[in-house]
Amino acid sequence: MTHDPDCIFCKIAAGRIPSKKVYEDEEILVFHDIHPWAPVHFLLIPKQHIPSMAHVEPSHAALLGKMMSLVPALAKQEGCRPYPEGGFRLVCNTGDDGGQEVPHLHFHVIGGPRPWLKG
Ligand code: DGP
Repeated sequence: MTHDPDCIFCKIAAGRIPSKKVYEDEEILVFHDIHPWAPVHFLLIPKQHIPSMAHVEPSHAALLGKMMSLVPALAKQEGCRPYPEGGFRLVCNTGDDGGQEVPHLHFHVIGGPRPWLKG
């Protein structure tokens, strides 16, 4: 598995930096965002170092599919109300133009009662 020793999310995935964990398996870690934008805000990351969505290849399909398939149950577990009154945003900032700050692939799940929603 690829790791970048200077990557903050690789350090979190390896347990070298603490995080408030929501879910973990051998390939994936889910944890609370340190600067939440909304009442519910957690991040899904692959444990392997993929720098961004722009680096995703067909060989990552099963991993990404697994990550996406976890979202509904974790959103519910973390307090998002049921669809359609409730729900969440799934965001993947990519590159400088996409507003990505941490160069390790991650998906934000953002939800909870409005009015937090912008844009
Ligand atoms: P992005 O702009 O999409 O790259 O968002 C990166 C997010 O990562 C941002 O919302 C804050 C969060 N974050 C950055 N450093 C840490 C950290 O050390 N721990 C946790 N839990 N979240 C972090």
